[in-house]
Amino acid sequence: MKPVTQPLLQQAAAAFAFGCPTGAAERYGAGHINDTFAVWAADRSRRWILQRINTDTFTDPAGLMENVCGVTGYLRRQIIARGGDPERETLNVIPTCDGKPYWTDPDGGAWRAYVFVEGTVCLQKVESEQDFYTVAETFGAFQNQLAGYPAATLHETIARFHDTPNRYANFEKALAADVMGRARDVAPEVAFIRAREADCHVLTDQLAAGVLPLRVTHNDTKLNNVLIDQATGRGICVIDLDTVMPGLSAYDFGDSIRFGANDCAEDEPNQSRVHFSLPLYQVFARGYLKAAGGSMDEAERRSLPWGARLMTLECGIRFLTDYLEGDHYFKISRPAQNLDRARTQFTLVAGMERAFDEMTRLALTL
Ligand code: ADP
Ligand code: GN1
Ligand code: MG
Repeated sequence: MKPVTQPLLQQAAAAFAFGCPTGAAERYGAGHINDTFAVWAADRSRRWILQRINTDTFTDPAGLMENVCGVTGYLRRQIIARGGDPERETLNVIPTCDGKPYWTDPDGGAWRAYVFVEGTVCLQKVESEQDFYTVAETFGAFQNQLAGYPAATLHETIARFHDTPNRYANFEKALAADVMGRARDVAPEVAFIRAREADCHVLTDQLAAGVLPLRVTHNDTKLNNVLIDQATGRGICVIDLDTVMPGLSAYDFGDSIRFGANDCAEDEPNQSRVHFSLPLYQVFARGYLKAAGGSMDEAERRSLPWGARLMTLECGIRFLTDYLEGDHYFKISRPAQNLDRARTQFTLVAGMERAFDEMTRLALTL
């Protein structure tokens, strides 16, 4: 993808029906995939989110935006029915000046705009148990709200996104190709992954056998994909809907645990500082199960701690694969950042394996 220049940003801003002239635009947020900006009204009375979709990752922006418009419209109707605030409790897509859900720039880049949800915080790290609990409730409620969504109408925006065995196969290919000559530096990480090849199949096998139900899930449930209301401390808006697709509840539960049930950054370079936190796991499990546990049978509950292990292992595999391939997928701001990210994931996996019996007990009893 080409770098975003100020003239391109201004041209993109002018393409949307904001209803007034726009002024300054600046980079915003800490996502790994899209290019996100806040664009201000010329009089600085309000701002919007303007995003260039990463079309290397999301190759069908039309299908993706059909999903986003469908899901946000569906949520909007539910929010209005329960007397909530549809401008703050879901993303709202702002159409282009000619009424389209996204704008294509002269180089083929795809841009979209959202209402900026003001008065919220977006956490990069768990700061309190209360915050993690509210994030859990918010993702659990999100899954419930989409339970009746017509899943067959959703486009698969990234094929085989949480197909862990396929992620494993791609890792072996990257390792064999070793285009950057980095394989020799990662022998312990390679051994760690290979020792867990059989684990990669646990959830996909249960899905194939019909043991676990396919649901409409978010699939990227990091802490920073929930906006928390500054005034009330409640999670109000689930964002980053690019990967809403049919999936397992274990994916959503697991990815939140991966990112949130520890007190370190995802790219912490010092592994001795990284610890999986069983107390934070318990906090999250309580909030998630309160919101979404009502419809889960024993097999699905048992799948949740597996989701934590496998989403963490899978993410580590993806970070290491990207490191081996030359950091073309996850944005980096320093060398070896993807290697640090991978190592952090593996340290967390090892911690989860030690705590697994207790994690399962909690998932069955909370
Ligand atoms: P990525 O896919 O790159 O993670 P996101 O859609 O998650 O992109 O957006 C990146 C960041 O921008 C978020 O973590 C959040 O801080 C901010 N953000 C996105 N949408 C909104 C919104 N509607 N209102 C306020 N902040 C937002
Ligand atoms: C990416 O888009 P963002 O930053 O919320 C990635 C997730 C990873 C995550 C790791 C579309 O999430 O799958 O778990 O980074 N999203 C995509 O931090 O690949
Ligand atoms: Mg995000």
